[in-house]
Amino acid sequence: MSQRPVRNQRQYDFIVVSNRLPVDSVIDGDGNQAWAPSPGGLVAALEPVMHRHDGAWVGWPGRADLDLDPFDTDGMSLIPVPLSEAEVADYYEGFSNATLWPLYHDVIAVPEFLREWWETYRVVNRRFAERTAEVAGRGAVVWVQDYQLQLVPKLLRDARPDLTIGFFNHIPFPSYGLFSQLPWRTQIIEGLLGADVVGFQRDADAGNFAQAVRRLKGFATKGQHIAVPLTDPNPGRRASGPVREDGPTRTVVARKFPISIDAPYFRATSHREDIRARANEIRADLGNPKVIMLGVDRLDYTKGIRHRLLAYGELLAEGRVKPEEVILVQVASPSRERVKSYMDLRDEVEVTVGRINGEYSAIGHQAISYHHHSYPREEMVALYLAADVMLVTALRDGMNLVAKEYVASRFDNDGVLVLSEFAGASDELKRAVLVNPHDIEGLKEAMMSAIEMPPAERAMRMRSMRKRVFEDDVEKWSSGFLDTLTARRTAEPT
Ligand code: GDG
Repeated sequence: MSQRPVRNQRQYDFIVVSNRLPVDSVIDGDGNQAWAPSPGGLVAALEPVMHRHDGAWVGWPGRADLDLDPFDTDGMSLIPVPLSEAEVADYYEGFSNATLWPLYHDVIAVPEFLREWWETYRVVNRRFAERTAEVAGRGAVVWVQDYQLQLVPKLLRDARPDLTIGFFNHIPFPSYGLFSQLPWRTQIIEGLLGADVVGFQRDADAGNFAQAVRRLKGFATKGQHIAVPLTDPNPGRRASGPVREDGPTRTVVARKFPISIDAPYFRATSHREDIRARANEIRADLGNPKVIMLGVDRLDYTKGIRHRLLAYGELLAEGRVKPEEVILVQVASPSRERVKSYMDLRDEVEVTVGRINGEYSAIGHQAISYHHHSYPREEMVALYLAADVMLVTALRDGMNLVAKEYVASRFDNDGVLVLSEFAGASDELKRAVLVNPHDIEGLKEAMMSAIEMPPAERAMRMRSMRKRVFEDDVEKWSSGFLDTLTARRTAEPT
């Protein structure tokens, strides 16, 4: 690894490192290289942070075998990290999305443990760390994002002890009973402990991480603080018991920093005349039904789309909702389309949608309006405004930004949020209609109570949730994390 900044390379004091850059390289209709915003919650949350700091963003440009020079776009400096086709298959689709993703989401799908995927994960994490070390100025603050890059904090610390390193996990951190299945569990814990601050969405995630540290490395934890020996007596190995505490240690902070959204953007956009007109147009195009229910998810098995469809299908079958009165709009944005479990999910969801529509739609009245593509962000806001009921039925979700976006868009204090207890957002949005999506009867009751909720109760609940989302927006999330991180630097100068 590079031990020092590379000469003639522009240096930055603040760097975000994530698997994907905020823009994806795409080929446009004329065969030319172009850039499109890359999808998902991480980019949505970090873009406003980057615009406030004059920093750099290190990440993969979203297309294999593309070796690009650093470039600036939309006021951000982007530092591309290339991945070969084989690396995309093994590091990204394999270890990240078919090993870690299902394992960290309570094994909703069965994780696959392939040694060659792990080897590529190590190689790619090293490349990200090297590229970051090259562009980091002396004493820079580096903020590493998410489960694809868990080895980067330690690699960076070993190469550049002058850096202050933060890590934020956007997805849940599993209980020890599940995490301990991972053959490379000790290396992952060591990788994360290279950071000064390790952030999670919920208290439960931080607690699970601390437990894994105690069980695998034997390091002492006290509240949010972990005492990491400067010299690990068992490098690369599991400790046989608690490590003696008499040697020099550094403190790693592990705690929750619940992520949020750019709430002012959603307020401003939802107030716009053209967006409100568009919301009315959407209602009219759907045949002005009495109730519009909406789901917006990446097409991912963690999001509970199948459970939602099952519950809705049963309500139709039982005649408790009528297709002339109620419609479910489901936006399922394409995601990880080359991973087998995602292909299977798509087939299953689309067969179910087809069956429900076949049985219950009439000419002019669809039971489900299904969309397997992405929309511009403004269209999403219009959809939020048009929807009477928002369905977030994740089986496990780090946070779920869609829930918060819906609330932030409802300046009219109307609309009902049905929210899974297994989404991190349920810790904060307690006035949602909370559900256990595995309980199909309970989910049906929740949908009915949302459909039938009196206006005064809707307004009371929405007001309370809006207060919370506007108090704790993404600006508070990032400044909370970065303040904690810079306080570590002052506490422990290197
Ligand atoms: C991960 C964690 C955590 C979706 N479809 C379209 C679209 N989106 C946007 C939404 C929202 C984002 O994507 C999705 O964020 P979520 O939080 O719901 O889910 P993940 O992608 O799984 O995100 C999650 C998050 O990271 C942040 O830490 O909350 O738990 O899994 O912003 O609006 N945006 C546009 N068109 C679409 O069709 N423009």
